Amino acid sequence: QKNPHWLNGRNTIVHLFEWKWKDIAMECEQFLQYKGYAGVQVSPPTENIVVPNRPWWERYQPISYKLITRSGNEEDFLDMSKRCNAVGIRIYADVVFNHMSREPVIPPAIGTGGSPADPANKNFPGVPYSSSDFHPTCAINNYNDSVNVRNCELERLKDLNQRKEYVRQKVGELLNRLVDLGVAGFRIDAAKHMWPKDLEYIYGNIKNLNTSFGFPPNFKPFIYQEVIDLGGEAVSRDSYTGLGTVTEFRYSSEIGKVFRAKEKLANLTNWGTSRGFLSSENAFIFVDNHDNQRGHGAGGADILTYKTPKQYKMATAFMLAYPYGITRIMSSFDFVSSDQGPPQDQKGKIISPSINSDGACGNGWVCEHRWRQMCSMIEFKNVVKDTGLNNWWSNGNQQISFCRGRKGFVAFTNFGDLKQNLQTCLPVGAYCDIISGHRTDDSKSCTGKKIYVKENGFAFIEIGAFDVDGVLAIHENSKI
Ligand code: AAO
Repeated sequence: QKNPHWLNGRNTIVHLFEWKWKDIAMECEQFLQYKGYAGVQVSPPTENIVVPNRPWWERYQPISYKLITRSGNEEDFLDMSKRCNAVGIRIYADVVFNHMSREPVIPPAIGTGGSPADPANKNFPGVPYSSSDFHPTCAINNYNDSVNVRNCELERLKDLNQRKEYVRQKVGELLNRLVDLGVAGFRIDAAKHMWPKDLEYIYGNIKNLNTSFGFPPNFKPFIYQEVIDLGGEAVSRDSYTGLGTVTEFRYSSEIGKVFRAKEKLANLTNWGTSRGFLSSENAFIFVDNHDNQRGHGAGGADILTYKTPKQYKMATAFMLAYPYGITRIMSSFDFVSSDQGPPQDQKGKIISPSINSDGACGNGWVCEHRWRQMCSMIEFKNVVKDTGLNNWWSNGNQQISFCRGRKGFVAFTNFGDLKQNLQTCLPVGAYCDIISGHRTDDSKSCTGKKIYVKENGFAFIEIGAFDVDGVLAIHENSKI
């Protein structure tokens, strides 16, 4: 359950946060398949409570396990799954089964599929769940008490008791139905708030992946568990690594600090497990996620997002260039307030992203996954697959470079002009910098910087302190 089942030559999951299933299917076919992405994380597909003004977080308050949300219905989900898997893009469902909705501010509670519920009395007829399926009401108010964290309510969300056979059965039905619909795995929301042994039981009862979507027989679903653990609390990420991979929030927090220049890039020789992160095969990593890009969850003000594009691109490039972890890229809608939901029309329907002539998105969608620099580094990661990291260089401060085997080279400056003869480890020849531009289709010229690698592998590398991007990357497929 730690294998994301990425097809060969692909890497990285993109979180198409709040996208509709129809739009995701189009994005798989028209973009993701050509850019070397491996999969899409979709927003929770289960029916959620309708909250006035439609804040994004209404989707984390389940009303039933019917697959009806503002993203689409079960038929739309199946169509998306078929079309994305058909072009080699996996689907990972964000599943919320730690809890159900809290009592609405304005009763009655109604779901996105029209199901009624009475959360105040822990009654959810759409599943059905009744009060005996939940823990007694208490609030999570002490992260130093692992029983409080597991058996009480996160943000007053009604806390299901996964120890109960009936709850395990209903959750199992949901997960197996999603496997029938072709998912490759699951993001386990609020895993920290569930007992590992209950999760072990639930995961153990999930079917093998559905071979009619191109999975080999006997493949287990990929599991990545949301466990916020920056240290200092009773519940540790280590309690979950035996069950599947775990979100490494220390990565997100640290990489933000480093690329905000609160630490020297030269210190990045100390990264990965030597910096206290999970082992690479257990670490599900990202620069930002849907919570901490807007001040929810963990990481605070150091988290980098699309709102600081130069630093964000550098951090993403580093994450994708460095051989560590299972990587995910955030794809956001533009927001001002932290509760603001996705772009919607007067009837509360989500507005689809528009795709502009330059490939960027409109209609209020940011589409970080379409930025040239992100796509180039996805390609870089595919080209340097199975190589290690070698020939690390730094100026002892805010300028670094390193090679990936003899297949790729990347350099960063987070302060000052970088003007150095550096070892690129690549064969002699001319290469296009894939960050400032790209190689033309005829492979004869570069739209951005051109790098001349000498016989000895050295090249003159230049990144101006005020260049649009503080990173430069070349690889064997960017040779002209
Ligand atoms: C919303 C409203 C609430 C309302 C509730 C019910 O905001 O005011 O009471 O509805 O009506 C999302 C939103 C929530 C939203 C919820 C339900 O983020 O605001 O509540 O939907 O609509 C904890 C959990 C973690 C969770 C995170 C948000 O451990 O699992 O809170 N993330 C997931 C989803 C998230 C979703 C839910 C769970 C619920 O990704 O989108 O919530 O399904 C500490 C703990 C963390 C804890 C945070 C925040 O973190 O360690 O475990 O996360 O606090 O409570 C430093 C520390 C770090 C600390 C952090 C924040 O960084 O080092 O440890 O500060 O204090």
